[in-house]
Amino acid sequence: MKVVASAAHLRHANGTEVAWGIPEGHWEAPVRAEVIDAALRRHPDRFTFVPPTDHGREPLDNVHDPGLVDFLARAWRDFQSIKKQREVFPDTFVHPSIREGMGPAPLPSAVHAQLGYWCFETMTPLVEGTYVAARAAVDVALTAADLVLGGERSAYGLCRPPGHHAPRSAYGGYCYFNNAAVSAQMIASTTGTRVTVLDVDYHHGNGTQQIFYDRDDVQYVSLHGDPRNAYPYFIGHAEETGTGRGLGSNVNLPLPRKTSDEDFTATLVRALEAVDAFDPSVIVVSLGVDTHELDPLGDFRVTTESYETHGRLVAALGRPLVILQEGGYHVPSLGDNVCNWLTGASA
Ligand code: SP5
Ligand code: ZN
Repeated sequence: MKVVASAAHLRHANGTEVAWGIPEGHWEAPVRAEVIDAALRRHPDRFTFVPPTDHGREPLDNVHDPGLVDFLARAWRDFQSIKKQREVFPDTFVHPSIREGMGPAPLPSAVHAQLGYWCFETMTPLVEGTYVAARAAVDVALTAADLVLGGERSAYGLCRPPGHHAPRSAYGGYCYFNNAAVSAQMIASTTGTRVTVLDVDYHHGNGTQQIFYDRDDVQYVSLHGDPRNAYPYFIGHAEETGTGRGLGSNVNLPLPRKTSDEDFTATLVRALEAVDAFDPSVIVVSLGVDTHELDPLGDFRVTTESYETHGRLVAALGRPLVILQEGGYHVPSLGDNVCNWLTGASA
């Protein structure tokens, strides 16, 4: 399998996230991509590394509000003229209730005020190199998609930062640009065929769901921790099935705490039935391994061994796979978990 990876992820040298009001070391750390890279390089018989190619801004603007892209391109630098700070966070968010009955808020002009317009939570800092790294992650995803459109059965994009929490007009959840959505949109628009995004990260991919919610040509299918207790809390319920033409092409399969290997695999089989019925030409997999039993952010009990089964089951649909990295935070098992999934998908 071809693996697309870029050292540019190191530019996203984030150090801090604010969870429950407390600054702590960031879980979505550079070491994550380094251990995945190292694990795959141990199997040169299975994996061939290729660099990403520059795809420019257009594919990004086809999915995201150009205002978000412009903001992320300059926000960190602009903020430095207010206060020199290595990491930049919002303090005030555009919560819909503060203007209830008054229409949407206008965009403020000051960068410190704009932060809470474009960002939806406190765990996703901007550092000097965040934009460069996030753009490179999009290029990694698009290059993996190019490989599959060029005839590869599957390709893996080692995206960092991840993407599935970013909706059209906001960033958050460690995500700045939605790598999977940009990739799926590019495939759908260049081929004129149906595409599925299958999201197996522990967290619901709220961004991807939002971007394609009214679309009948891009299906979103997700297994995730039930939003009644799991981040992102306000979206990801089974009742959310799409809107308008998109009705029926959004499939959420929320799962309880302590979900076992057996229950996860059985639910994956159900998800794959929905994918097969949609009949996509390509499946974009949002591959998060924060479902692992030792993951510090998840509460499922999926084992390292079972990821190979997951990969095999998804590949057994016989459709081309663009596999893109999302979450997974247990560094000691992360490399093996991803390697096993990809190995299963190659079998
Ligand atoms: C791509 C991805 O996997 N993003 C995950 C974002 C989830 N952020 C974690 C939220 C959970 C906060 N829990 C508070 C823990 C306090 N130590
Ligand atoms: Zn996750």
